[in-house]
Amino acid sequence: MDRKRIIILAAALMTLAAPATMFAAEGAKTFSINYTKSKDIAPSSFTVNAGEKVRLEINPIDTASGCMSDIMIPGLVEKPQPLVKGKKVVMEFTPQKPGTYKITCAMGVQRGVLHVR
Ligand SMILES: [Cu+2]
Repeated sequence: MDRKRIIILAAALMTLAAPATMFAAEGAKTFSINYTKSKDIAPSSFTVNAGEKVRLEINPIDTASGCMSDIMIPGLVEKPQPLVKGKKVVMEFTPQKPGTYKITCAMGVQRGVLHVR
């Protein structure tokens, strides 16, 4: 394929993908997060309001291994989610109680923080 065809194809794919993404994120405060082995999750600090629907979309650029293989938010997202390269992780929740929630691995090692005010 030549360069021009690739650009046209990419534009067509983006047009198809956009409405689905917008629909899914509707009504939720959405954060897009990258995971890499070198930096873990970035960004890693978030502030939201109690009673507001939150959506964290994590894009694993690498596959996490060992202790940090999974991600969870004790008190909000209790089920550990595996970080596998190319497999987007979506966490949706509505925090009810203000406070500071740790974003952790499945064993509780902190990798980020979510402030609910
Ligand atoms: Cu761990």
